[in-house]
Order: sequence, then C-alpha cells, then structure tokens
Amino acid sequence: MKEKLEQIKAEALRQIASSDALDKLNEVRVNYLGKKGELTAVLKGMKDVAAEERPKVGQLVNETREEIERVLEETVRKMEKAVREAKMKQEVIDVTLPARKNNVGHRHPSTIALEEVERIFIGMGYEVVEGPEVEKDYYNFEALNIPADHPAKDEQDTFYITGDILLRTQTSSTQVHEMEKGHLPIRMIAPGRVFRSDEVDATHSPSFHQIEGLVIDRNITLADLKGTLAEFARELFGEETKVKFRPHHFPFTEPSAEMDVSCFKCGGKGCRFCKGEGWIEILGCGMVHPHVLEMSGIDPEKYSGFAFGVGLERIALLKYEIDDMRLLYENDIRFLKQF
Ligand code: 2NL
Repeated sequence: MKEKLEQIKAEALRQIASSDALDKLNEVRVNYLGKKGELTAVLKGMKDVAAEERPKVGQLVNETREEIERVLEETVRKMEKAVREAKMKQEVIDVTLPARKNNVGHRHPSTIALEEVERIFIGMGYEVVEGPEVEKDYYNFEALNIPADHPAKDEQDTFYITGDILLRTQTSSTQVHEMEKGHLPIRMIAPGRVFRSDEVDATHSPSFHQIEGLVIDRNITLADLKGTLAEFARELFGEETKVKFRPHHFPFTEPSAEMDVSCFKCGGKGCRFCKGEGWIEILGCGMVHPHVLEMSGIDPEKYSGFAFGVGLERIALLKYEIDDMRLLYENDIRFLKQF
C-alpha cells in the first residue's frame, strides 16, 4: 500500500511539474484529489486493509494528499504570477512616444459669415427659413413684380429647367411662400444657394449664396428699415460703423435703396481697401411694393414691410479681406486653414 501511494505521489508531482497551463494543473487536481480521483479510490479500498493497519494507512493517504496539494498550490501561484507579469510587460505604455496628431477640421469662411449674420438677426427676433432651389417662374419672378420682359428673365441670366421651372436667382421665392401662408407678422431671413448664368471670375460665380430678409407688420416704416440695417452693420463690422442709403430701383420694393457701410479699414478716410471711397456697398433694400403684398394675399392698406438682400460671399470676402471669390469655392486646404 505504501508503495502504491508513493507511486501515485510521484506520478502526480511529475504531471504537476510538466504542466504548462493553469487548466492542466486543474486537471491534475481533479484526477488525483477529486471525488473520483486516485486517492479517493485508495480510501475506498480501505475495507480490504486489516483493521490494525487502517490508522497507519489513513495517515499515509492524508500525508500524500497534503503533499500533492502543497506542490499544486505552489505551482498554481507561480504560474499565475508569471501570467500576470507577461501581461504587464505586454501592456506597458511608453509615455515618451509622440502623441498621434489629431487633425480637427473647422468651418468654411462662408459658413462662419452665414452663422454670424444668422446670430445677429436671431438676436433681433427673426426666424431663419429655408426653401427649394428649384422654383416656379411665379415665385422667383412674377410674385415679385418682375415683369415678363425684364432683362433678368433672359435665358442668358437664368437657368431654366422648363419654360416655367428654373433654378432660383434669389431667395425671395422662400419669402413669397412664407407670405402666402398668411401668418402675420413676419420677421424672417432666408439664406440659401442661388443660381445665375454668369461666367466665373474674381467677383462672379454661377452658384453663390444670398441672405434675404423680410419684415411685415402694421406700421412698418422706412425708419424701421434704417434702424434695423444700421444695427446689423454695427454688429457685423463694429460699433463705429456708419451707414449711408443711396436711392436705387428694384421692381419688388418702393422706395428702394442700396446701403453702404463706412470702410472698416480706414474708418471712412479712404484707403486701398475701399478704393479711396471711404464707403463700401453692402446690400440692397426697400419698402415691400404694395403690389407684391397684394399678390401674396396681404392687404397693403393694413400692412407694410421692408426687405433686403445681401450676398453671403461678398460679406465673407470683405470680412476676411479675400480678393478673389474663386478661393471660396476651390476648397484648397492651404487657403481654408487660415480662418
Ligand atoms: C439685391 C438686394 C433685395 C429684396 C431683395 C424682397 C423680397 C420680398 C419682397 C420685397 Cl418677398 N423684396 N427682397 C428687396 C430689396 C433688395 O435684394 O441686391 N437684389 C438683387
């Protein structure tokens, strides 16, 4: 019996020594110390041992079990430590490595200018409304009092899709849709892409962006137009900015004007930037023509309003002192990075 136990112990220790993974050690534990293990089998065979021998054999079995358990525990601890150390070595962070460069993009200069204009008008209680780029002739021209024989309607200037459907040349069409809804008063701006059949040069593009504004309420006068647009100019170009209105003509407003701002480079003295004028043209505006109100179902006896239109690219070029509009469309990263 003693020999049998020695043999079991030797075989168990040999298997422990040759185990190269934790689950192999667990296999050894099950095979030798488990309920159906070899040592348990020996204990079960005690009934065949003479009664006076049993305590001695029992003690021997226990000693064998303890020895196997001890070696097994020790080997498990060593192996767990080795696994932990290997993992730590693998996961080491080299804090001296250069950081990976994080290339964050930013807004296009035209977008910056648009959001600035939106911020100013939202601050004065205006709504921002968008509309379709493909329009009926009626919304782009007729409802704005632009007669059928007006030169702007020429195929030379406007992209027609059919005789009656076109790419909008101004965002006024969005404002006509809004007037037709009949919810008054109206205080809105309509930013968006517009199209004109122009050749590309430093100041022209067949597709550019416009922001139009429209206010309709009772008792709106030219004083409201002047005060609003003067405040807009001060917020956009600085508190010192002065404005000047020159009479003009648009079919959709009466009276109409163009607004200049005092040059924000020289303060109005005249410089290279304003070509010695001291003033820079910035937008067109006027009191909404009574016929335009009437066509959209608004009673010009009860309501009046003012409107204006400003080119977004023109604002961006002025604000960032860019001298060629094409730079805004080419998306050359070396140019865009500067804003
Ligand atoms: C410009 C300036 C302007 C308007 C646009 C407008 C819109 C409605 C009614 C009346 Cl719905 N007017 N828009 C008014 C004045 C000027 O744009 O330089 N346009 C070519």
